[in-house]
Amino acid sequence: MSKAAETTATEGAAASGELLELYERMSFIRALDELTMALFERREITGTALHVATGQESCPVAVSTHRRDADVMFSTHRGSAHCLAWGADPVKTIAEVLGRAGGFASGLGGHMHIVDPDSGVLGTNGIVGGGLPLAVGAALGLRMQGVDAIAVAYFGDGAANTGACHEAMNLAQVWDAPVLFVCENNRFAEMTYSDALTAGTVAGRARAYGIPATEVDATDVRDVVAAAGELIAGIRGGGGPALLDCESFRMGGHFVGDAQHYREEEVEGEGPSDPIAAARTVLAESGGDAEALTSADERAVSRAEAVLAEVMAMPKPGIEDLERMEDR
Ligand SMILES: Cc1ncc(C[n+]2csc(CCOP(=O)(O)OP(=O)(O)O)c2C)c(N)n1
Repeated sequence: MSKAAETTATEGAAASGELLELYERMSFIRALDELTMALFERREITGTALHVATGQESCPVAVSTHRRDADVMFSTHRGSAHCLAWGADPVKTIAEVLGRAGGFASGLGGHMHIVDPDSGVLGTNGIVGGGLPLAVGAALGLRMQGVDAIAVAYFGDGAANTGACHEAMNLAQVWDAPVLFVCENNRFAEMTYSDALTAGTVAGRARAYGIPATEVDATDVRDVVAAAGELIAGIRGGGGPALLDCESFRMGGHFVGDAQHYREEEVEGEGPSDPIAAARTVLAESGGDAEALTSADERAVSRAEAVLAEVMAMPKPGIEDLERMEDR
């Protein structure tokens, strides 16, 4: 099995709801984020900022269980987890994040410019809200070409306040575009609590355009699998766009190194929390195979370490990589 196929969830997993498999996929993404963060903190990665998705793994892993080959995905500035869950090659993805020559754009784009058309990853994006209109255009294109596929557009609750988000929702509905808008609602836009910036709700905005919307607490990945599955079935059945609002938990700061002086202490049991810890608790308490859980942990970490080792052995991009990118 290819590395891409290993990380891409299948529709079968969605149907059987195999929590252990979902747990391992989330843990692999978490392990890569943690290894990458450690390198960034040691100043071994070039670039100005690094945004990771620790705590938010359930949403992309769950949504991607419904992915079919021709589907396409548009991501955000916090997007390497989206790409990994969708099925982008982990080595090329992390090479791009770490600025190494084996990345999709020879390491010249960085984590906010990950693009891999072969796996349907049509771009992480440094422009907040920027992926939403692109996804609507892609979805319309798919429909006009008679391709039986959907576009998925991730965005944050901060992006929900952009004009681009409203324009995208409006035209998606007018055009019946087969697009799933997925809000990772982590309650923050950079260092500001969203409720200080946001009137109404994200789901309420979609409904105002006639778009069906579901709100789900993303702590339990199985809930997200179910909610996303229902909405995606509607889209594939010709129902037009839909929106999934995932109440998510941003474990860290806005970027790696953010001191988070603005953050109030979270009250345990209130609001969404770490989906990996939650899945681990369910698995450990369900009387299942403890060895299988330990093996899943070990596989996730050792695979992530192998990815990192391969990437760190790569050269940094040179002038020839820049010239090659210009020729493309
Ligand atoms: C158009 C635009 N405006 C502002 C910014 C600066 N900026 C970067 S991330 C961010 C907050 C985004 O919040 P949200 O959409 O909730 O995503 P999250 O960071 O929580 O994942 C802002 C304002 C930007 N990158 N692009």
